[in-house]
Amino acid sequence: MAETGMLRFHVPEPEVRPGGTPDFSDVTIAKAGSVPRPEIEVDPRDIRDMAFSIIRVLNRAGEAVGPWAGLLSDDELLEGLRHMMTLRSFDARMQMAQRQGKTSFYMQHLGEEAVSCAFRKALASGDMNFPTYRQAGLLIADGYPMVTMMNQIYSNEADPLKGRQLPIMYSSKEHGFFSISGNLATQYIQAVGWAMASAISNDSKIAAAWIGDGSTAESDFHSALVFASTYKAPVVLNVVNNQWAISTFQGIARGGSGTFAARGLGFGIPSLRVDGNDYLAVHAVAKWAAERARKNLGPTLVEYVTYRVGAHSSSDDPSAYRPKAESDAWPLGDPIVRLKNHLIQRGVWSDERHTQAEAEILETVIAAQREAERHGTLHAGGKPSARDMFEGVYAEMPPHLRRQRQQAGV
Ligand SMILES: Cc1ncc(C[n+]2csc(CCOP(=O)(O)OP(=O)(O)O)c2C)c(N)n1
Ligand SMILES: [Mg+2]
Repeated sequence: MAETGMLRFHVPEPEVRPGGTPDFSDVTIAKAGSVPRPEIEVDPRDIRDMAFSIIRVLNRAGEAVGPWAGLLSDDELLEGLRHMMTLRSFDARMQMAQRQGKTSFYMQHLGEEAVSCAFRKALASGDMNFPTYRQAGLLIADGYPMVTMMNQIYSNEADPLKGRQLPIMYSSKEHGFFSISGNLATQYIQAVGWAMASAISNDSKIAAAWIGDGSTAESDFHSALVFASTYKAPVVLNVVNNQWAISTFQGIARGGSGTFAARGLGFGIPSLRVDGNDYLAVHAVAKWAAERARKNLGPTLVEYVTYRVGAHSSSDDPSAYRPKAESDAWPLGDPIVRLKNHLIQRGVWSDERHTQAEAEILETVIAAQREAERHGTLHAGGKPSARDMFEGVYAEMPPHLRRQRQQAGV
């Protein structure tokens, strides 16, 4: 019988805290290949259970199995591996550059490389991502120059955004990467609005919204789902569940809903969960969702189940709130190791070639870094002009800004 009397307030708590033994035994993981692949025209009511399972392609033996397998050629997979390795190498160098005082701030993707790298390959040119700060793989996998990213990280004279953005908040219309807003969840309403505009103007381009587990607690997330579902906007709604929102565990934003994907069910949106550390599964699900958007079947919500192995940012110390070895216990493994093992299993890759590729990629990253540093770093060398901060916001500069610019003498 239900207890009566004194009311109790509930605050979800993570299973383990620093000093404890990591335990993910309560994370239910579907067998690779076991989740069916419905037709894109499927009635959302018939696939509600997919919001509670996990689509996986790569099994423990490194084989690609089940109905979501077989979409990518060996060459495409080798390219995908290279993109993820490049992002990891880039991250390591830039994290180090931050520690050396060459930039003020950095955010890594460690453990989450498959999500953005594989997703980019499911989009077409002209489609628009509304990313957060943890999707630089969208740029790397689309061939955006690393040196341009570094110029921005260093806020140097060649910074394409001229020092007006946070170091890692890139922007490239040509590469379908909308300027990142630090205000989380705004990406969702912007993406849905952009997608609606694309449909209103009878264009063929789709949008992709990005959000983290923690940020789904923002009301913008929910408002965006209302518009996306009512107007069947051509948008893919991505939720990256990396288990943490800085020091807050995912159970706070998830509440009692069961999964983040399940949030979409109340809106009648087809909602899928996918193994975010499985390059093949991420790509296959992204492709399915993108196709639905392109065929006017409306939005799809995709939850990528992954783990943030690194710190939240260069300003964060995760040992204060989670066990040090927690990432080793994460049951879905490492995205690079898993794709590497798959390619070895297919006979198109080897440990030797992998080690050699690592060295080559590091050289390319270092060469880009040298080039960027010739244009300056945070406290050395060339800087954007103070005049630049007055430009590029208004089509016509308002009088008060013109006066300020004159006062600054730039
Ligand atoms: C609207 C808003 N509230 C708070 C913040 C501060 N903030 C920056 S990152 C972050 C955690 C976000 O976690 P999550 O959404 O899970 O994304 P992750 O960093 O794990 O990729 C918070 C609270 C912000 N940038 N914007
Ligand atoms: Mg998170």
